[in-house]
Amino acid sequence: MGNVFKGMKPSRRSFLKGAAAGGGVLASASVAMAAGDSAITQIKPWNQELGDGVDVSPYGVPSEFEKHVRRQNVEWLTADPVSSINFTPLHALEGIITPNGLCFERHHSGVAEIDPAEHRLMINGLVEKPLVFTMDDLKRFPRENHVYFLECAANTGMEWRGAQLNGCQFTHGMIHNVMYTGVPLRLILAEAGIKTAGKWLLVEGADAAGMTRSIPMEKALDDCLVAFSMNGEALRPEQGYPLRLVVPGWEGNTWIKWLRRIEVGDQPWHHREETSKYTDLLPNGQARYFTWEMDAKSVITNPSPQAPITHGKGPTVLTGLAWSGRGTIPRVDVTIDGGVNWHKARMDGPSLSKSMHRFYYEFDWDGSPLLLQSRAHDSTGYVQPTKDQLRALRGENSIYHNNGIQTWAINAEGVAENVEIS
Ligand SMILES: Nc1nc2c(c(=O)[nH]1)N[C@H]1C(S)=C(S)[C@@H](COP(=O)(O)O)O[C@H]1N2
Ligand SMILES: [Mo]
Repeated sequence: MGNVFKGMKPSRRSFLKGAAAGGGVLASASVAMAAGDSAITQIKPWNQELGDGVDVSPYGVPSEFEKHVRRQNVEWLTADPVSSINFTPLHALEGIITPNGLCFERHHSGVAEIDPAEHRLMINGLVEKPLVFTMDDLKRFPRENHVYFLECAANTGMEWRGAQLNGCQFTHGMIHNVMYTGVPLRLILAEAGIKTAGKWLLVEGADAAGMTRSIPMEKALDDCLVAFSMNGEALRPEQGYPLRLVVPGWEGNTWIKWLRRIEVGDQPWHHREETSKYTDLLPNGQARYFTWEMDAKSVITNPSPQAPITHGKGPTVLTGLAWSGRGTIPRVDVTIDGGVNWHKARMDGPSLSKSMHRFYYEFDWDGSPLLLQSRAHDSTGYVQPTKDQLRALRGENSIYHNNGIQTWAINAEGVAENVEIS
């Protein structure tokens, strides 16, 4: 029966035989059967009554039994929800795509509610022809579909000095992974015609923050998108409706939402206060600027503090997510004993560049305490560091770019806790 977890499906007959033998996999299922599980023997309301017809919910929502799966704020983190952040419930998700309603939000001045008919994208500065596009104009350009993660540079930022927050939603949930539909930025820039001196873009949002960022021309011409859709439907207001910049692999703050203006210049807008906020302070007091690419990182999403082991010992599915701003994730290593033994995790689902990857490690839990860790390898050969390795490099004054290895301690009851081991 143990082979059930190595890809061989037992027949129903061998399943029952294995269960009856007692020591087998999924023994608890056989116990329930023997005792006459009321979920099987009783008639339920939904067996007897007609359900809602079509159209009761023209835009569908999840089952009411899934209400606990939601974005969450950490109230003490920021002074005001208008300039704040909430977190993606990574522990409650499967696969690699983040559902639109669960994508974490980060706003500096709240959500701009924009009428798309009134929205314009302007291109000015060092261009041959300054242009203003309506949404309809933009939809006449050839478009592309790509799955990319967006990670806030501050993700895991509270963990620099030690284990803080109890749940991967809070330690790692400033990330989402979405399929975008949009126009390659290079096509729009070509339409305006970049002057030879044009080396940088200032991109600006239409929210009250009027948030701006500098993007080097090389990146703009490479893989940036001006996106109007996420996971098949229009962007959500929280994610920049009707238009956002997609900057694959780069820290979230460059992905300007409610995108309204692109100014071509000959140098970065270094002096702007918003830009200087996103720097990494080093032990010597110097700062790292323009650390845009997100380093390879991974986290075990189950089991984890919000998703303890509740089924007792026996077959256990460990799963998690890994990503890199520089390519794909061909390999993730997993340990359940705090690094004494490492195992190659099983990668499953699409392996796309600058996208989340899903990994699994199935094991038989003997009921003793565990120390779970995962370690991502990206397609450039980079290996995710330990938190101590990161601290040796960057000190503890940083907030941004903490991609250190996360540890969850599991006790004999299956309860998980955020810890650090060295
Ligand atoms: N116009 C505008 N764009 C913005 C922001 C903002 O406040 N205003 N926040 C940035 C930051 S810091 C991040 S991490 C991402 C968050 O994107 P999300 O809300 O889709 O998760 O948007 C970026 N783009
Ligand atoms: Mo961010």
